[in-house]
Amino acid sequence: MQCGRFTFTFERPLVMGILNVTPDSFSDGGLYADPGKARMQAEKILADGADIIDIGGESTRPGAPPVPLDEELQRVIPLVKELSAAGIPVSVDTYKPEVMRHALAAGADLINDIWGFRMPGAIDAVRDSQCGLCVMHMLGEPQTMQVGEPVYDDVIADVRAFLEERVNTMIRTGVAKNRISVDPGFGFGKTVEHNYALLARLPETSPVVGTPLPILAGMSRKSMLGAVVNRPAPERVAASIAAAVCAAERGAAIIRVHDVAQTVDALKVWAATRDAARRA
Ligand code: 7PM
Repeated sequence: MQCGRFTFTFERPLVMGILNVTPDSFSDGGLYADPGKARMQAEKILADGADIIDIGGESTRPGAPPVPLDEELQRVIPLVKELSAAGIPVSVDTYKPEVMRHALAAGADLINDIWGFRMPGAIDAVRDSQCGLCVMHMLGEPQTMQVGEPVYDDVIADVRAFLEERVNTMIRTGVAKNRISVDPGFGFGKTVEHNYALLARLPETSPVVGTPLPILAGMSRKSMLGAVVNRPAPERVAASIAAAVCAAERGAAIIRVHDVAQTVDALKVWAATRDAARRA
């Protein structure tokens, strides 16, 4: 997969470390809205072994108020410049075309869009670069997606059909398919049952365009884990690691997490087991 300055081959799943620069992120209390603290957290994510750092400037928490564009740019762009200049693979979590353009100019390698590049102008904002793209499935909008029970005809088929439509539209618009990854969007307009069905059948969620596209899985500290272990978000580290290993076993290419050090260790053990199975 082409990701800006980098080419990823996914011999093992890559770990994407989450850096929230929002005032209200649900699992870290927005500790990193302060630029100095954000930088320190970035250092830690990298020292812990992350392969990619994902910077988000607007909380996508269900019911969260939208953040004004200027504020999102002020929080995100200086960090993108600094990390990119240091040679670090930088992802930006945004659905706003204007943020995408600024992020790419600042050196971002990947644009991670929970809206699946559905905002008018989003595809045009990324088309003429070499950045990687993550196309995520979300039912409805962040404000409303968990109001009432989300309903699917067949959650696996519906998510894959959505991703296939988005990917085909992007390819038709001139985006090379080796730049595209897909994501079933755990927790975005899904019941607990839907989320586990998607995890169990993860490979089937990826549209096949010649070859299947790399899958990004983001379950870290989410309520689908809380529903099983009955713990609040900060105490879902072990549950998150189990979910990451399940995703790795099902072929995930990139795993998006808060707890980088623990996930990296767990995936090393998973990879050692996989390698031994290949030798057997
Ligand atoms: C509140 C609820 C705050 C949920 C933040 C979140 C994903 C993502 C997010 C994902 C991709 C979080 C989420 N989740 N991008 N951005 N995939 N590609 O847990 O699952 O960080 S925001």
